[in-house]
Amino acid sequence: MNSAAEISKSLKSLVQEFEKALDQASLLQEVEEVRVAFLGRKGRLAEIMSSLPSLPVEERPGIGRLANEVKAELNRILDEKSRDIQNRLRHEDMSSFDHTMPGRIPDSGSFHPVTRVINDICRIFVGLGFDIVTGPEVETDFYNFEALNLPPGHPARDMQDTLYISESVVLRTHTSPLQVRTMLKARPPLAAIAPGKVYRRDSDLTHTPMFHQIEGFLVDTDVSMADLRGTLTAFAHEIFDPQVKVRFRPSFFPFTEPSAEVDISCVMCMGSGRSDQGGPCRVCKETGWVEILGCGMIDPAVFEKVGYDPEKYTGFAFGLGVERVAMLKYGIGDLRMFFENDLRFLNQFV
Ligand code: 2NM
Repeated sequence: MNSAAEISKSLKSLVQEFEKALDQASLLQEVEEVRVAFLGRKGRLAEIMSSLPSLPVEERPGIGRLANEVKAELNRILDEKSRDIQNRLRHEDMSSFDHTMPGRIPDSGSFHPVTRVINDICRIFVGLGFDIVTGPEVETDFYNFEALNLPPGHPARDMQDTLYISESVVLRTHTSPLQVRTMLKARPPLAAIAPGKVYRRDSDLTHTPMFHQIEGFLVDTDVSMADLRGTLTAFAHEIFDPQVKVRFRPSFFPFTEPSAEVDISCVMCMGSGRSDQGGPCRVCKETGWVEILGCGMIDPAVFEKVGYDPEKYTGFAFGLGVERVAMLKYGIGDLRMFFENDLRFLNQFV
């Protein structure tokens, strides 16, 4: 049986023993071992205190207070020691730190060529006073077909081309629904372009089920085919080169009348039809021309659908495939390049 005096003495000498034991420790793990040996549940302090209940009741509070003081002191010493070791380890790390070593240069991102062409085209048309409009990729039959003078049974609505969500809901096959939405929401004068993803049931070397389109339109009183020609010629000169030749060929679209397709002199062979080696140019197939877009004067039937008076208003519209323009602009020969996301390809567009 221990007396209060003996317990008190053990508690006081515990501090010295603790300091001595810690002096031996040079690793954080050794510090932890000392802590467990002294402050742990079965450690030295707990062992000394286990004789507390055998003391007379009146002596217990004094010893209890001393025990708490000793415990606090041990913890303070322990913290100090841990901090010393951590500082030492950090210093050792620093002494092997080579401040002359060059930094790692992070990979920088770049715009996908399709995004670049979309941005370029939008910038050109915004410069000409056009707004940019966007909208849903899932459309109803009305916006995608009906309002665009594509009545039920029209070949372009064929199951061959359209991806159906339900009988009257489709993935948009072009961005023209946005011109319809814009015409219904606002009144002329209107000029806007609509960039976005479009979907078709088509997949081979030169077709992907999803591609990007930009369509544009302008409606006002007295808009003529001359306005169409001037606008699209300026666009072709801006996006490709002021030197390219531009020609308009008669064509057909259900939503425009008259309709035309726009060709530019081949950007690969400069219109010669011959490759650098003297063989046939693969880009224009020896014709010297490449098609870049379709266009026309908006059909009065479309104006009727959106409640515009076709006697009062005229307008032009056009549409182009972004991947196609990007292939011509950057000399990309394979459509699949756009969808593989190979960094060796993408890093060339910084
Ligand atoms: C094209 C070609 C010709 C076109 C027409 C319209 C609308 F809604 F105003 F009638 N939007 N887009 C259009 C006209 C699209 O893409 C080759």
